[in-house]
Amino acid sequence: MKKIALINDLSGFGKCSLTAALPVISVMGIQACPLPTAILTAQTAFKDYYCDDFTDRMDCFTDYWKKMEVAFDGIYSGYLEGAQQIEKVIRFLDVFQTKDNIYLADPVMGDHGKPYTVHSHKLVSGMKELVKRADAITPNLTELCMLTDTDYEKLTACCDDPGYVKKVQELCQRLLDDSERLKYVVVTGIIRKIAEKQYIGNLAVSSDESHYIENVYTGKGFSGTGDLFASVLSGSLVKGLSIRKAMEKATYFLQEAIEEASAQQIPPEHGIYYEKYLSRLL
Ligand code: PXL
Repeated sequence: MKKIALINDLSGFGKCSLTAALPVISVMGIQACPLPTAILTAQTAFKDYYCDDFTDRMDCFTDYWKKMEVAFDGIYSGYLEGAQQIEKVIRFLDVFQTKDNIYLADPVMGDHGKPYTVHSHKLVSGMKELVKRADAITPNLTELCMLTDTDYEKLTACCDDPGYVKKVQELCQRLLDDSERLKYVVVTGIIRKIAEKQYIGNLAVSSDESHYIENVYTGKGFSGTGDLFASVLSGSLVKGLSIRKAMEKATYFLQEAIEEASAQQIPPEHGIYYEKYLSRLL
């Protein structure tokens, strides 16, 4: 059975990180092996939450799994509780990354032009290191700007420009040029304005192809959608799907769950109604 190591946090509420990745990877017929970065009562957009930082226990997973002589077809890293955890992920990669397995790094750092936490400067430089070691990355537009030292406000100010997606593509290309290993940059949450209507799209860029898919934007960004997207992508790439098929699968899976959460006026921090659509990933 194929296996993916999931380096991410476990949040009681928010339908993000491990609570998103575990069901998605499992329904895709792949064994999900979680390595928690933190355990939270709820994700950080909630007003009040308790967080147990797992930094000092992450190496136990690496060491015990090494002693067990297990191997992984995929490695997927997401939310990290701070810059120190970058070293832990690199240590994990030094043990478990091979030339054939697929490492997807989701550089979770912020959204809507803002970082999630205050200690972001060191985290950004650490994420840049992880990006260089990854086969695929799934930044949202905010994170792509952080990784390429681009001014988010300036970039998004021209979101109604016909060359907007091309500009984003050029930023992706820069990351591909900077790494020997990186094959795919998949950017989520690209919002465009055309004739007063808003659209949200995802862009996949590799050295020889690029694909863009977009839908009408409901105006709300829900918790966990980026994590669900990255989970489908990680599972799909491990199963050998092309990047285009992987992105289509992820988009198709998420679209109605987002619309349903929007129609039911679920508060964005609670996440979307993805459970109903898991069978689409079978
Ligand atoms: O969905 C990204 C994410 C993951 N984990 C935690 C978060 C967030 C985004 O806010 O707070 C704990």
